[in-house]
Amino acid sequence: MKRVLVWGLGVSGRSAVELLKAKNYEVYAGDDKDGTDFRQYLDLVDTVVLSPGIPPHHPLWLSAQKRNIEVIGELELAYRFFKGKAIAITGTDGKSTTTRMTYLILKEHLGNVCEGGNIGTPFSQIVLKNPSCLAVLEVSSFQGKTLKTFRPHGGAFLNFSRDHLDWHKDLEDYLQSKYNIFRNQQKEDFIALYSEQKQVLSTPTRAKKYLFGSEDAHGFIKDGKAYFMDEELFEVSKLKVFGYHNYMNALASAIMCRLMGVPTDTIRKVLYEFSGLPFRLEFLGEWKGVKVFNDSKATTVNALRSALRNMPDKRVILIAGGKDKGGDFESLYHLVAQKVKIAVLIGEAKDKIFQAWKGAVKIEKADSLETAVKMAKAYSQSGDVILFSPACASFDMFRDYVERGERFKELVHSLFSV
Ligand code: UMA
Repeated sequence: MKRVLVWGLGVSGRSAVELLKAKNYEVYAGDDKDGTDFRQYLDLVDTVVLSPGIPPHHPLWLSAQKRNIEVIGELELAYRFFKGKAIAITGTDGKSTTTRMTYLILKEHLGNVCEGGNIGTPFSQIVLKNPSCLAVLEVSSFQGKTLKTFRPHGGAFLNFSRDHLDWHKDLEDYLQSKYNIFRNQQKEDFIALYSEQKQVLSTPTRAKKYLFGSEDAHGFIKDGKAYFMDEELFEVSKLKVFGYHNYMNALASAIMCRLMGVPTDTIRKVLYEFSGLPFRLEFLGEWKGVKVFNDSKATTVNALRSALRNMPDKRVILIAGGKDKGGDFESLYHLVAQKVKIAVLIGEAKDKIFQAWKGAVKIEKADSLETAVKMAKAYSQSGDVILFSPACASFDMFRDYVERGERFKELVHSLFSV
């Protein structure tokens, strides 16, 4: 690797350029958005670094392969300059939450720990600032696909289901890209694998495998308590996050941290304090027996579906709606009937959702988020859950889901704390 073309100038591409320049490489860079033609660079470089969003059918990827130019991703690039140890966390769902839990626990015990990868901070940034840290990385299948020398000391493969088929050529390619993350592990390394899925269990790796999930695995949850190798790790009822998937995330995270030598007391303390990632079924608090959750990141019908599945029957006061992305709201009819006590609808999609759920549940419409929160409060009784899970994009009323989530949080704190 001497002369490098970086393609895609989002956060990871820009960080890759910065890292390569700091290491005195000859760097060329471009982005389809700017209308630049990548072909002008192909005679000049021996390596192409692609942003994770660029799919394998992209003409640059195909042309580089044809000319035997090496194609890697930003994560692989960063790893080539990394001096520390990495923990890699992947799975179709829950990888950001598990990455954050693991990072927080390890940081509490070890100090020099960084968090990055798909969760936000590009690995190249970590390598530029702190190349010898212990890096807890969320690794997506997009990043996995282009890994070559990456060898995580520890890791977890949390679960596997159909996803990202607009990027991967098929489900097998998606799975192989996940496997690729762990391919270079050696017997001194470890991996936590969800025992309930054959694809996850069959992960090819030389690392020591620790299974979690079913009661005959190394780690499992029984009668509300999580265990790993005969040791009690934590009590599920003391976690602030909830739902089976979150208990599995906490268990995987606790197992990895135990294997990294963190005392159980520290693991417990951090897990019991953790209230979830902002805007992802984030627990905002409990007022007079009413729990409030902020799921502003839920911009799809599927995201609302998984939030509802974790809720008690008939106790949910749901605030949903926003800018419709062509969501199939009818598909939630029975789940809404089972879980929701009243739905308060907002935004451009409110009439469409009303039509989809009419007859399943009592429905109110509100002309602003503020009115919706006020209505939700007025309807709530002890034991209820107020869930803000829009199942729609935010752009009709807000800049993005972050602004929407911040606004919801502000409204809850001002209206409920009186
Ligand atoms: N671009 C092209 N051609 C293409 C596609 C993209 O030129 O065919 C350009 C775009 O014009 C844009 C840039 O590439 O300027 C965007 O690059 P990118 O989409 O790879 O995104 P980054 O900003 O570099 O962010 C990436 C991850 N994005 C994706 O995987 C799509 C971020 O994950 C990650 O946080 C970040 O690196 C830091 O590591 C986001 C994500 O959506 C959150 N991930 C997927 C997911 O979680 O489902 C996998």
